[in-house]
Amino acid sequence: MSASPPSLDMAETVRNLDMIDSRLRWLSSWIIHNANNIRPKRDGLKVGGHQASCASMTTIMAVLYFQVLRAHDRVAVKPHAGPVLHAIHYLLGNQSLDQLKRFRGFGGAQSYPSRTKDKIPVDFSTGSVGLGVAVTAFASLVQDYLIAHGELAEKEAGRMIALMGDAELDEGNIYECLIEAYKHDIRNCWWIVDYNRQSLDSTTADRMFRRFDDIFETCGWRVVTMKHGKLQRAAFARPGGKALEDWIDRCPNAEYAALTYQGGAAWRERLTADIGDKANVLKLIASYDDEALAALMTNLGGHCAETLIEAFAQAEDDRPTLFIAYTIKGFGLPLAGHKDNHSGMMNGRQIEDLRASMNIAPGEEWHPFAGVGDNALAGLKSFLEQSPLAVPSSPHAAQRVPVPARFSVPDGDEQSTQAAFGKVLHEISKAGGPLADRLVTTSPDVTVSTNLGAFVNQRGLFRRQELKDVFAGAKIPSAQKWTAHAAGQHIELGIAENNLFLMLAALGLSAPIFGSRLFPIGTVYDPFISRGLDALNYACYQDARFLLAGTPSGVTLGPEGGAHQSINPPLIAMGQPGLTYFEPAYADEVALFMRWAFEHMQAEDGGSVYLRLTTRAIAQVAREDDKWEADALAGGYWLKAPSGAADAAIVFSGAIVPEVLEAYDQLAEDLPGLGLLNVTSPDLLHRGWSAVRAARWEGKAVKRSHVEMLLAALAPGAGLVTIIDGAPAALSWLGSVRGMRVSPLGIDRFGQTGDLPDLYSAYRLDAEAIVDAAAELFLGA
Ligand SMILES: Cc1ncc(C[n+]2csc(CCOP(=O)(O)OP(=O)(O)O)c2C)c(N)n1
Ligand SMILES: [Mg+2]
Repeated sequence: MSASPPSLDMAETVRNLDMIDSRLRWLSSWIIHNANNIRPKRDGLKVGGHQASCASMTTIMAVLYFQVLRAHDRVAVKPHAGPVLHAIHYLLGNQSLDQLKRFRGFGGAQSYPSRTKDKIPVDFSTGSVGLGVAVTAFASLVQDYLIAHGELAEKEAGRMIALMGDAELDEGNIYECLIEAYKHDIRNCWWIVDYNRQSLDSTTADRMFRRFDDIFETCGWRVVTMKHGKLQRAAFARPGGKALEDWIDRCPNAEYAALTYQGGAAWRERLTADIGDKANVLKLIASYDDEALAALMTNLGGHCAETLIEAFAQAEDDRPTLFIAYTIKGFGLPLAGHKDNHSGMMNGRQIEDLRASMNIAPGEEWHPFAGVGDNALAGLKSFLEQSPLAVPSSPHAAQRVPVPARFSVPDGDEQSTQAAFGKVLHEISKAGGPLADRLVTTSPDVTVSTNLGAFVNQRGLFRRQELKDVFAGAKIPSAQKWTAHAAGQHIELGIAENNLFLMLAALGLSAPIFGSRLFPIGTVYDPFISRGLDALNYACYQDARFLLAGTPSGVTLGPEGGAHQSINPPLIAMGQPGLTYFEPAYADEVALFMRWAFEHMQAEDGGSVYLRLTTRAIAQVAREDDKWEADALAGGYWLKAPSGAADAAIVFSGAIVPEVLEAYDQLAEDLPGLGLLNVTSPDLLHRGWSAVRAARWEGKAVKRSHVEMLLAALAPGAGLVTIIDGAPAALSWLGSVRGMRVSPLGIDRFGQTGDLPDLYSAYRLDAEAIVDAAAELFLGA
């Protein structure tokens, strides 16, 4: 579908696109110039922005947004081309002048497109290079999932498009994603490379020429290269043109960039020296004046609207396609081609020259259509109005999915939190209903070992094309039934934890992007969360909603040894905005937190949830009532309440509870009123505490935070022994809440293999360590 009215011929379309292209080039430059040189500065810091990176892709974005995009397409924009996206929406009337003037300022247009903070439609946030590219492949998988599950009509399928810098092709996450995408046979995904062959530091390696084609084609992608613009192709067809074409093809990236920067006379000198020995070549070169020669030599495919239109038209089917659009970084600006242009900026004189060259009158810099002649203006405006983007399409708001008031607690006197997690999920699945139908589990090759097996057996693996379970077919006994079909609800991933988080990001954006809510649940070995950390942060940054189970965790994973035992995830999780961390001790806590997670994942001001779990089965607690639940959901509850303004408490998180209870029994006699505090979420306690303090500073009337209320049960000078199978800093801060002394126990060096008695003794997680720490703290031993 084309945005232009049928009456427009190619020449007229290209004329309009060229006008938009130069409008975008100017506005993106000016937005950055204003932020750096005109807007008053208070802190002396450089504001920044990337004029050259924008200019590199204004033609690509003009063609894509005003000629190619359809209503259901979604785009991840190269982070440092953010100003171009803002300029596009400014032309369309969706972006305000105020936002543009405040680019990179507080409350203004963000430096890199942000789903949550920008006021224009942003489909995917970008910023950490590579991730915004790969997420589109996972989004196309989510789209297929929704189509297969009857949530989206095939005719509503859009293309998931990434506009990417060529240096993003260096990011490993691209290749992990390519492999996974191939396995899942993704469709409707386009990656458009702004192939300016410059990164931040330098020009990119010539040796990579053609390698990208090979890699992508191997993974089933169509590769469309737009190397030369129309001017160049016309020149190649003239006598001497073949020699010119060969010369361009052989020219190293760095030299091409340097000549671009130097301009027409330098091109002439160099071409004459290299290929001017042939009379027809000399004549060809001589037929261009310096300015025309520079224009010819920089007329690469990515700067030629007609070439781009033709190239995009080659990919009308749903096959994933890589477009390699050759470009010049800083095209049309005096920065063009300079190797230091990534953060380079035009100075006052240069921007003035650019303004004058674009026929923009002084004072008209912000005018959306400045420099467009009166004759062209009406045509351009009607061209813009035809764009499907002129009416921003937002999918219908996803419906709230009811969550049962309680999840039943798995039976068993002795249970592990990991097994309980698997059982609760299985129970939800067996019960059926809207929540169960919207669950999607995913795991990087640890489905079975993280207890998702029962759920997968029941709900099946997701595949667009049915895949029989060969083992079941051959009647080979196995606990796992791995039939894959279109109705399946588990997306199996290879071992690439980064992909897990990108998958969760895409699934977790299903409601805002596709208008259909999913409840993604990802499982990963707790230590390997670090493997996908930036993608986890990326998912949270754009407010994707998911439930993450990190399991097993800690040195409690004894025989697996130090490489599998996790130490720092509690601190990672406490420091991660958008992710609420719970570390349950008992199975009933698991059921409680999972229920809360499904509410939180769909709340307006909600977020994602991380459960840190373990395979250690422990004796379950007998509850007298359910009063503990509200406190547990707020981050902690007294498992044994202190009495008589006690001046001692043991504070713990997670499956370390048997050692804690043993120590409690030993200490209770000497420490009357000793309390036992189960911190179910160090994260919530800390957040609540600092939020209340911040509110006090702002003079707002506030209640005490949950942790202040809990600790108020102790005498003011009380001492705390804190213990967690993880970094002790996750709990040691509790002493600051009311000025209490703390003796923190936990893991602060690498673990090793061993059974629990040996490991807990060596790492001071046993009852003896707790008693020793208490004696030192309370009894002055
Ligand atoms: C993960 C990550 N590492 C580093 C950066 C800093 N950085 C921003 S852009 C860039 C180079 C981009 O080059 P390219 O993708 O070719 O874009 P161009 O500006 O040339 O269009 C770098 C290293 C970043 N944003 N993200
Ligand atoms: Mg580049």
